[in-house]
Amino acid sequence: DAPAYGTAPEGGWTVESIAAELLRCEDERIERPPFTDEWPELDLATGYEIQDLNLQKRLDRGEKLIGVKLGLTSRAKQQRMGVHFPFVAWLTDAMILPTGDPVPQDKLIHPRIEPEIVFIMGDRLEGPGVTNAQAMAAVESVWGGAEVIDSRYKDFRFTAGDVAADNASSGAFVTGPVGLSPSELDLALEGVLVEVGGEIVDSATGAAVQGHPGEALALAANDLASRGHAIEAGWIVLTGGMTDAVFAPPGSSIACHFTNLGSVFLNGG
Ligand code: 0L1
Ligand code: MG
Repeated sequence: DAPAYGTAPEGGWTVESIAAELLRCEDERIERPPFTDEWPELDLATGYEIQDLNLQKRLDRGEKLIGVKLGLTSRAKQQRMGVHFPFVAWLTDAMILPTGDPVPQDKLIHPRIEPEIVFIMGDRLEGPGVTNAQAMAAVESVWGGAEVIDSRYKDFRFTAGDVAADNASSGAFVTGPVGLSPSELDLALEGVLVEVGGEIVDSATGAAVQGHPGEALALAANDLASRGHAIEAGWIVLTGGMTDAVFAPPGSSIACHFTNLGSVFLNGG
């Protein structure tokens, strides 16, 4: 029998019990209904508390914090998920997918893939008040990438509080073959074609991400400042899905072709 999702403890859900349930669902590949079905008070701030508690648990079990990801920075993603503002979540080394490896089906529930512009930070970036120009000045290199998102919620159905708690549907991510200095390309114009099984199914440019991915980076720094954090030198920043995500079941083959940042190939194993 498949393991079952947990029910609310006596007295109702709490930050601690939701955090534990989400990490268990992730580790045991269990999908569940969103907590806000039962506990509508789970708002964005509470979701972030849960996210931070689970970051500490990830660190306690030996994972290393390597950066942040933004979620829902493009209209395509916001419309699909029904959450109409961006948010920030944590990346650990356990989420790195080495180039050429298949989608880790044995670790994920219902993986989907989305193309992203990825930054490696040269300098520390601390909000509040960070602008696009200041954010881009702190970037060492720009990469194409693909995020393999997964959600612990059945059918990816969630509200902002649910998805913030769930580390913004983190799963795994892979970076492409080409790293450029930010001065070498216009990120708003950088295009991506998403290919599934040999057919182009979607496309976007970097402008889809908050008008310019540097805006997303500034947003992350400013948002994290209100949570008591900065973006550290050396960190990786995923700026958010440029297009809607595509399903990646076993047997699938997906490629994200960037204009200047090369192609990222992924297969469903
Ligand atoms: O499940 C989701 O789509 C929420 C995470 C969004 C990830 C992104 O926009 O990059
Ligand atoms: Mg993403």
